[in-house]
Amino acid sequence: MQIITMVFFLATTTRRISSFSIRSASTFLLKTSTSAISKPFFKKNGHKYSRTIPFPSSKALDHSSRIMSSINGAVEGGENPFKMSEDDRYIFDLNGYIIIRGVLTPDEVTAANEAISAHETIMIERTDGHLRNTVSNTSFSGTGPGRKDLGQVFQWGPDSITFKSILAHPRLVPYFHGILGKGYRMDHQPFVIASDKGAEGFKLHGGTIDCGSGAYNHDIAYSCHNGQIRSALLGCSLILCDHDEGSGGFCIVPGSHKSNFKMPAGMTNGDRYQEFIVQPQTKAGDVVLFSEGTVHGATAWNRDYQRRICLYRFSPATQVYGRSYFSEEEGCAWPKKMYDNLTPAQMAVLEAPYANRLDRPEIQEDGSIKESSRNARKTQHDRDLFGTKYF
Ligand SMILES: O=C(O)CCC(=O)C(=O)O
Repeated sequence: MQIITMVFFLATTTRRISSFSIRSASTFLLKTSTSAISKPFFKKNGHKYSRTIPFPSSKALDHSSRIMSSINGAVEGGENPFKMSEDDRYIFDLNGYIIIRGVLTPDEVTAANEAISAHETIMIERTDGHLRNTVSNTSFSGTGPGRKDLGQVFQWGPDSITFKSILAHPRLVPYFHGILGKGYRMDHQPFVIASDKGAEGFKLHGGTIDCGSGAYNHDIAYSCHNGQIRSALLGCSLILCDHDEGSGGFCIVPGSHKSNFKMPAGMTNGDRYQEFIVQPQTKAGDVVLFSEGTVHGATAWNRDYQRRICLYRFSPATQVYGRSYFSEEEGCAWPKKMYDNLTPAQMAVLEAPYANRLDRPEIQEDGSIKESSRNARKTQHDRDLFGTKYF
């Protein structure tokens, strides 16, 4: 069973690569040690987790990640396929966003859409004026319907598995590490955005320099120092339907993460300087990673099919914006159901904000988890001093 799961994983990771047959993948996997998956589940903090399915070896992924990166428009040149390539780093730093093509397979896209359809009766349309995301009669406001939001996507049991795969997806981990650093964490609860024909988009918002006020936004800021990119808050948009030219949907002002000035009047509504606002063309299964420090929003949706994306936000280990993690009802954690069916790597991404050196689990190149281990004497000192394991 585990072998079959791994073959499926490898086959889906390499779906666009005709030369890499599933047969050779299974031969490779049969030869691979399965010690890391000898027990399918384990328990921690009262929750049951599925054991990690280790990433294929770097050798096996090398071929696929090179081809995937060239599909993305950037050629993978690095030695290590788990590291964000220099080309991708350049593109992200230049524009403030990057598109990773074909992260989910068509079957996974179907599974995600079926899960959404099964819960669509509890979507909440933003009809109330206070919940509207655009100013009426502007370029982004559409013809009337509000945007529909669907929350709790990690609380649907088996229907959540595809959504949870994004947390530590082998195609995305190099980008998360490159943009957020090791020990990156999920900051907001993910939710689905659904827009019917004519639904309003979202006026431009965000920006390292806030596009509306011109103030410095340290809690979502983009920075790059000494060759190291950091985005305090990273948007991760899982695309679940095709967005073609002029369809509407997510839009962004490339380069605005490094802008120094407030946006000119009328631009946040999309009424002026439209030539600087880009609506990326994406296919179902792609992922758009964008710094919240890059000014972005959404144009009104104008296709006959429903627009669907799932929006996640991630942060570096020590950075925090949202506060649902600290929910008192849940005993200072995410809602309990979110922990179902998680691999250790996915679980690590749900950790609280704290520094890596305080025994934070970090995702390794093979998909396993390693905790940096704090000196036992120092831990004992903290206990003596504060009566708690950590300061
Ligand atoms: O609809 C989109 O893709 C953008 C949504 C967005 O930026 C938001 O909800 O903050």
